[in-house]
Amino acid sequence: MLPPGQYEVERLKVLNISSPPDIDISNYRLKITGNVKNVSEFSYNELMKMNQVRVKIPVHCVEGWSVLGIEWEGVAARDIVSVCSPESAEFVLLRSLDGYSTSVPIEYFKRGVLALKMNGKTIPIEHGFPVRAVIPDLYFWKSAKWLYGIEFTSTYRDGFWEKKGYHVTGDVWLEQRRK
Ligand SMILES: Nc1nc2c(c(=O)[nH]1)N[C@H]1C(S)=C(S)[C@@H](COP(=O)(O)O)O[C@H]1N2
Ligand SMILES: [Mo]
Repeated sequence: MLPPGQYEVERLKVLNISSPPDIDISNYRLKITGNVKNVSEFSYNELMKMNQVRVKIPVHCVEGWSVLGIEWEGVAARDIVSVCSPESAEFVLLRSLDGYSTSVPIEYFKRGVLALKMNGKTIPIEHGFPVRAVIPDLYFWKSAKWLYGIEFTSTYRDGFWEKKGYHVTGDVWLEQRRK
């Protein structure tokens, strides 16, 4: 089903604030910080060894195009949340290796996946290798590519597009495009 104001297209458009970062996978770490009992970090291999989920999450870009039926595979965000035990956290600030960031309400984040694969293959570099946060029901700018940091916070902070006027939550079904 298409959310209000969206049209379906076949393929993703690659949209970045700059070019994809260089990735040194042996030194890659996903760092979990902020209001958590257990500050943790995970290497790429550690993430691959965790329980993997496979889910179809449609993509809805705030520009209006949607790609339905993309299959994502990786670690359920809920599993990361239980390992790190956030306390009084309302948002996560996602940070990416290209300098990008975005804020996601924790209730939506918990339904997401830290994707290592897209349509059965390692995520192509232009779509976020090694790890991409994919968050259902939110516009695709909330799905940070090249993810390296998840900070749990009790207060909202702007990420890259939020600073430019895009919505705090960004729910596609409520058409929350701009603040
Ligand atoms: N790290 C990072 N993640 C990002 C972006 C970015 O520039 N850097 N752009 C966002 C925006 S605005 C969109 S529409 C989608 C585009 O994803 P795609 O290139 O895989 O289609 O990625 C989102 N995640
Ligand atoms: Mo976008």
